[in-house]
Amino acid sequence: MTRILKYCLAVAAALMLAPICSAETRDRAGTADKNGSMQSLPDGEVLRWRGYSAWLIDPTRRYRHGVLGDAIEAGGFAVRTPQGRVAVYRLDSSAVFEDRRVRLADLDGDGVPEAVVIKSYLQRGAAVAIYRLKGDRIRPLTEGPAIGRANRWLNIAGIADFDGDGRLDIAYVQTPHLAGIVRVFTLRNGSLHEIGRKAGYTNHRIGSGDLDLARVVPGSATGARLRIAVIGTNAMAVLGFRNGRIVELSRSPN
Ligand SMILES: [Ca+2]
Ligand SMILES: [Ca+2]
Repeated sequence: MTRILKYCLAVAAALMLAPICSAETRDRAGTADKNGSMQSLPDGEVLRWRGYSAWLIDPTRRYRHGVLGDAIEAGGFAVRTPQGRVAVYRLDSSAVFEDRRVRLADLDGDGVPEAVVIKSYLQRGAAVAIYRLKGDRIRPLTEGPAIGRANRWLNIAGIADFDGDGRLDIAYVQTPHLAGIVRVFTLRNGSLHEIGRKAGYTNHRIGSGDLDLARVVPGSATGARLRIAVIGTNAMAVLGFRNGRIVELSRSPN
């Protein structure tokens, strides 16, 4: 038993209270069970940002889509703070997280990461959902537009400053197995605003668990670039912003 745990138990016993040093916090829906356990998504990943880490939980089969290789999606996610506390957020039955990871990025520059996840509504398809960490709790901040139909998905391609204005943006591919529309959004005043789109690219093969067929290429003074597959070909393209629009800067092979 660690010294910290001994201390917690001693304090709890002394105060005749439940242990106050529990690592778990609880959201509105109630979260972890009494032992604080959570079931992770079988093919989920843990992503980290500075002292934070995040992962998907609550495997569910309530959305019969399966473009990521199985029909098991996540019903919630957890974030561990640098202080070791774990906050949990759970969706209601109208949606799932159709994703393998929770991306952490400080979109508003306040020093605390936001959580960015692909959320799929059972009736309206996928949207980008952003959550804010507030103390030990997770609160919904905003969402992008849902595609509008069930079984229509999007795949996040990268989070970087694509238009060079100094603020992070979110790039995703809407329907990467169909039209393959690259859309770039930025967070402004608590809402997502679209700053560019361009059709004809993909960052996912249907049925694959690999979400990373696109890569952010950092380092340009005019903004980060996106290296991404051209849909229906074996070519890779590099996309970037020019004069406020997304353009294809290069392609190989031509
Ligand atoms: Ca932030
Ligand atoms: Ca930007």
